[in-house]
Amino acid sequence: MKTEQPKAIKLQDYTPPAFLIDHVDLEFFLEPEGTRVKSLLKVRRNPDSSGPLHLDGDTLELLSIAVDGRALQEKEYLLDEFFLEVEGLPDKFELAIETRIDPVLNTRLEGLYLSGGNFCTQCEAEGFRRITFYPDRPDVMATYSVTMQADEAKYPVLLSNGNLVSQGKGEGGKHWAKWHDPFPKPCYLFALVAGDLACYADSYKTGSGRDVALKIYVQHGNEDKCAFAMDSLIRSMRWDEERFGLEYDLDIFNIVAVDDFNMGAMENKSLNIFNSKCVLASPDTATDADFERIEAIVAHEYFHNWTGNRVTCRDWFQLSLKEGLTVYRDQEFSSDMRSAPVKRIQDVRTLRARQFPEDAGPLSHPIRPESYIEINNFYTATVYEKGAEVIRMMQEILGREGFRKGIDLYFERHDNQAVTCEDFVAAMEDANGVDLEHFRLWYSQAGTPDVAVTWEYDAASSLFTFKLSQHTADTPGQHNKQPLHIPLTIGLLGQDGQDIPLIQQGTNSGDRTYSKTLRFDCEQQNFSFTDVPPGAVPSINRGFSAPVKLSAMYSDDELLFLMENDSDLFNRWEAAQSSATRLILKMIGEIQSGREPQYVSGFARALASNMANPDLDPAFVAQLMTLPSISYISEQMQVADFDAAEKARSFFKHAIATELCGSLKALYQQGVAGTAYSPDAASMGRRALRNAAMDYLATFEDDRDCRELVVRHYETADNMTDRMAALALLNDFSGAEREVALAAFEQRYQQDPVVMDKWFMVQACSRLPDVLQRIKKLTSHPGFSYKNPNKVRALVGAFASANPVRFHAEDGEGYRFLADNIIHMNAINPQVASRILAPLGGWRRMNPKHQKMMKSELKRILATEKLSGDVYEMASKSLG
Ligand code: 0A1
Ligand code: ZN
Repeated sequence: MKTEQPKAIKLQDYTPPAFLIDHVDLEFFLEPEGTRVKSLLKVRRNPDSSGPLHLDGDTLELLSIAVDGRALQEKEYLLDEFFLEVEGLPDKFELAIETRIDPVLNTRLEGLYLSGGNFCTQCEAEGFRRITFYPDRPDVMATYSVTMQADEAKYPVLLSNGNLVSQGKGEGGKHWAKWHDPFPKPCYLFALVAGDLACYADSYKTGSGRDVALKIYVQHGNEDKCAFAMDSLIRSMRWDEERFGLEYDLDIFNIVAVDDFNMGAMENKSLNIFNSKCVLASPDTATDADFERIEAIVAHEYFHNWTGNRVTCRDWFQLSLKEGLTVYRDQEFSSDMRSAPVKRIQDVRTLRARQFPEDAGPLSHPIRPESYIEINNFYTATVYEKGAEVIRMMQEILGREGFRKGIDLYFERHDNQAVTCEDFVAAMEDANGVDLEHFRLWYSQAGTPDVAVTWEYDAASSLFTFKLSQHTADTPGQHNKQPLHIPLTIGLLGQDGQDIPLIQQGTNSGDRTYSKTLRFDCEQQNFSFTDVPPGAVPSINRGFSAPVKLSAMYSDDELLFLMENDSDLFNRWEAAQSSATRLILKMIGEIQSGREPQYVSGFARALASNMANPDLDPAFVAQLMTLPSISYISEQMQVADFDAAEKARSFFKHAIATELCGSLKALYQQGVAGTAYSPDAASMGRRALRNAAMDYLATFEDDRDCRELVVRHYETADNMTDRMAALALLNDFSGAEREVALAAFEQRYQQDPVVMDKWFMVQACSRLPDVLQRIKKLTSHPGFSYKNPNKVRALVGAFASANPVRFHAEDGEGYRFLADNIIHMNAINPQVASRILAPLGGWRRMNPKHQKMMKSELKRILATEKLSGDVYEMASKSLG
């Protein structure tokens, strides 16, 4: 904790470390209060740098320090609150350091801490300095040997990175184990676990014949919830061999699930540590969305073994080097496992819900930031999700094969190195003989480009011309943005709804293509196509080839035409979203001016034609039926009005339900046919479609039959997907059904903390007016704890980020509640405190009254004593 204003760290100030470390030997004497850590480092001077030996340290008690066996006197080193420096050292030496730490006091969950009575670690980004004095930076890579000693009865399982070398019994009921990791790694990938855990085991044979033992460690009693994560791991291992030629490199791969964790999961070398909710799944406890998330995260962490671990980041400004690339890889994996268009739609929904607002607000930053106060604040949707979009654009430009060549060269050049985003782009260029100079701007320029498209048709020459222009608005600290190299994939649909072959003017390519990726890299640019019949309708940014905000001159009818005909399913969905957004915005205007909203029926008809199309994947149709969120709609307004947006959206949904009532009921009934639950894509799609139909039918809230339908759906559900779909609807009903269902849910799952998160979250998201009173009461529920990040996110975080109507309540109570909780959490866990703060930064888009209330809460947060760097950075930037 810092009291003075913390200082920013800048990319331009990067200097290589003065000393390198070849090997780390660690010894842990594990005790909840007072763990002793002995570290023996093989150190040598870095010929490319100079200066004293600088070791980071945080909340450590130094017990001793010795160079080549000689203990140093206090005057021989400089010990500050956050570092230890030694001067006048030989070029090569052994450094022995002993420290003492208190895992039981560690509520920040960084470094070594206790979760459910078990020891575990989290070192990314800068947690290792809370374990021992060390150059805590990713460009110092070393091999590790780790010995740990602990009480055998309490901690029968002892794990660290790499291979188990030896183990044995000690005195006084203690036992020990020694692990060795032969791959050099930065300290953020170090991990240790000691506890009483059950093990779910399987194995995998790699393409080249290596047998790998796979183990998932969980709390006793949870073994029956590991099968899906294990299956996901095995499929990831195979997929990475097939798609990228990347094989696993050790004989053992462990996953440990813990209940207390700041993020989703962590890719520590061969010892991944997961938030329980990202591992544990059974049909009765996890929704289809949970299964999909678990599959994606297991894959993500596994894929990091190459993109992140074997080749790591030189410094934390390069975070997107490993995260953007690994998100791209996990997206591709999920896309191959399930429906590609549906996956793309889900990813774009996430990007629009999380990254676009970030890039349009006070926290906007490039995927490679130039400065930070607290690196933990930069595990953002921009670094992750936009980072993945930038990688995807490169693969769009280079083609799949070209991209693969680039990846191969990247590993050939940089295995076992800590490198930069620039090294990645250079490998892509060199492997393909292309120039990506202009494209590189995506790494340094923040903000979402606005792309405007108009078109002209010349009947005499059958020439169709796209007229493109791009503009990126200023973001904090960045003005006068340059045009980007945007790969924009387009198509043309004939009046019969079929794709028209594309013949670009000025190119003499003979191949017939129906989709083409244009290189759009100037402020304004035209692209013409010949032999186009009259009445063609363009399909633009197919597959969301570039992460831009598109405005195109479509008429309402053209949007509906695309919604019914586009062969690019992403763009079919996109047309539905654009059409719905346009209609809802119009209704908002009517509501705001005190008029009755007007309903236009074309949208429902286009929806119905998709619902009746047997060739379409039910999962896709369910996506098409899901209207844009209130938050998304409000972002399209000059001044957000969540109440009006909510009213308009509900009105629209109700009107569609009224018009399509018959087909919705039929769709709902069709889905009833009861087969046993399976988390495969087809079964998920069927459930999604049936639940989407129910969602519309529930808008007849005053109709007894419909209320009963939802209640029955809840009561007869044989899986969590259906149960939660119904509970989410009952949760907004004002009658007794809601209380009955919530009580039954609590009764059934009170022993399962992962499931109880859903119970907290659903209540935090209720539309009912007394929601905040209920949330406040729930903070003293026995299942709630401020020390558990999942609980805080489920109740407080979800209220602020996913219940805009109530969060922005007229009396400002929502803002006050969030600020109170941030201040409270600042002292317990600053990472969690700062991650729930972002909604307060949205004040610029509110009316003056709300602006004032939001800003005054930000000021109150900033006036908190002992404010962490994490919260200081987020609050001060949000205030602007
Ligand atoms: N590297 C992990 C995410 C992660 C980052 C930071 C953490 O603690 C501050 C924990 C996990 C991933 O991308 O999965
Ligand atoms: Zn990651």
